[in-house]
This record gives sequence, C-alpha cells and structure tokens, in this order.
Amino acid sequence: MRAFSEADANAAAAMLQHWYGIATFLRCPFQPDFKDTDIGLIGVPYSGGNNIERMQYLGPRAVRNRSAAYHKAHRQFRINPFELVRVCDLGDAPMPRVLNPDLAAEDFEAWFQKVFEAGVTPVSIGGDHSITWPILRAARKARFPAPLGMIHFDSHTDAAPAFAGTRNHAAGFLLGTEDGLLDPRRTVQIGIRGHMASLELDDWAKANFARVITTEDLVEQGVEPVLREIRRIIGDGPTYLSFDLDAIDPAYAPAVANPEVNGLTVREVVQLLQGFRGGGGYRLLLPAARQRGANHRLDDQLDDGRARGLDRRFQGQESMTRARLLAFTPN
Ligand SMILES: [Mn+2]
Repeated sequence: MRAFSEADANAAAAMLQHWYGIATFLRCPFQPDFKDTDIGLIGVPYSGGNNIERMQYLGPRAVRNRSAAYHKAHRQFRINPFELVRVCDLGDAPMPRVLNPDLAAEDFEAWFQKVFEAGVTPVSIGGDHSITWPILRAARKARFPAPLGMIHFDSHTDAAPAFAGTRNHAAGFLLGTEDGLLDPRRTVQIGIRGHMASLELDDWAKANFARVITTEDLVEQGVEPVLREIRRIIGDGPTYLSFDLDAIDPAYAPAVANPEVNGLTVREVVQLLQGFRGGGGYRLLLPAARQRGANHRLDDQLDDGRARGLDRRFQGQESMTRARLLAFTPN
C-alpha cells in the first residue's frame, strides 16, 4: 500500500483552503458544456416557489464555498468516488424568466432535459422545493419514460394542491404524481412531523403514497427496520432522492424556511442514506436538496447573532436572521 507522503499532506492541506481559488461544488472541475461528466453537480439558486421565506437562492453559492474544503476519500466505504466516476460542477441552471414561477419551471425543465440527454446524472442543490417538479419532467422526457420511485426526506409531505397562484414548493409531490412522473406505489416519505394547518393536511399523501414515515414511526421502529421497509417499497427500479434540509432537526439545521422540532438527527440521516448503498440496483439517485448556506458554519453565525443582540426567542425569526447573517457578513 502506498504511504501517505509529505506531498500528499501538502495536497490535503491545500484542499482545506476552501477560500482559495474559484469555488465549485466539492472543488470539482467546472463543465458548463456537460462534457466528460458522469455526475453533474448543479446549483438551482431559486426561491420563487416559496411564498413564505425566500432566502433559499443563496444556498448553492454557500454550499460551493464550504464544500470546497471537503476531502475526497470516504473513510467508511474505503473508496474515493472521484476516482471512480467523473464528477463535475455544471454551474447553475439558467433562470432567465425568474420572476414568473411557471416560466422559470419551464426553463429549468428545458435545461435539465439537456443534462439528462447528455448522459449526466444530476445532483441538484436548491433552491426551494419547487425545483423538483421540473427536474422530474425533464427526467421523463429525456431518459425515464416510466414513473420514478421517490425517497423523499422532509418534515412536510409537500403534497398540497397548487396555491398562491402557482405550482410551488409545497405541491411538487402531488403534482408529480398527478403528472405520472412519480409512481406513488414506489414513493416513501420520511421525517414527516410538526404542527398542521389542518388535521387533513397529510391525508392525500397517506392515501396515495406507499408510506409516510413520521419521526414517531422512526423512533418506534428504529433505523434498520425502516431501511428494510424503504428498500422493499422502492425495489430495484429507477428512483429519485429528494432531500429537504428541514427533515433534519433544527438543532443541526436551523436555517431552513420552515423549521420543525423533533426532527431526524444527523446520525440517523447518515445511517439512512448510507443504508441505501448497494444491493438495491439504484440507477438514479439525484438529491434535489433544498440547502441553505446558513447551515454551514453555524457556530460563526450564532456568535454573530449574539454580538448583534438579536432577539432569538422566536425560532423561525432566528433562522432567517442567521441566513441573512451568513449572506451579508462581509460588513
Ligand atoms: Mn419541508
């Protein structure tokens, strides 16, 4: 086995200098023409689908910045995935008509179709959760004519009818099912919890999807049985993975648009995600994560918040404050 040399140590140290050079996701090569790419990391800096909080558009830039410090080798799996497949940053999905959500969705769909047609498996970093629906439409047009399975991490079922005048962040999974993009018999949601607008809020999801796994279900059953159930539901067909960061407890990821207490721990999430590896024949895994930059460097943000004497009593307000602090801390 090759020894870890001084040159290796120097290269590793350079990788930690996340502030050095031009930031791409995980410091991967920038390939805006989709060439020489197996997995394409894509920013979707869009928040026009959320009628409540609208800072999600800052997510991709923040993730690029912090992910530039990530090392490449996987301690547990004993692989370097970047030596196994060509992972590139394809840039941000164009959004020339960003002020109109329906037209923005059309533009995302057309561009993602080209990504799929180029043979690339996209991993998209949002953005609000409305971006999933146009990506699913693109997947069907370009490569997956049959409805896809779905593993959906979220505290919300996102299966409401369109409201606020358009298709939006809370509607994607109902729309996707009605459009025949998703196979509801192969759709499972996990992390669902929290207070409800009405007792009927989740009825549609429970009636249509194979399984809606609440936090209470996970606590009661444990990670391993839940993993087995998800694997059984998904089977070996092509499956889309969509991860809303608010699936995670606000103690870890507070700066989300709609924080809900009693969420998944990071350890549970890692166990679940790693539990999907191998054996299931997954041909398509593309997290359309709704990431907000403020989930990185949380300690810094907390310090900034304290220094400014901000009112931290109201959790939602606090989250937005942190997001703003991250975005605008140069001052
Ligand atoms: Mn959510």
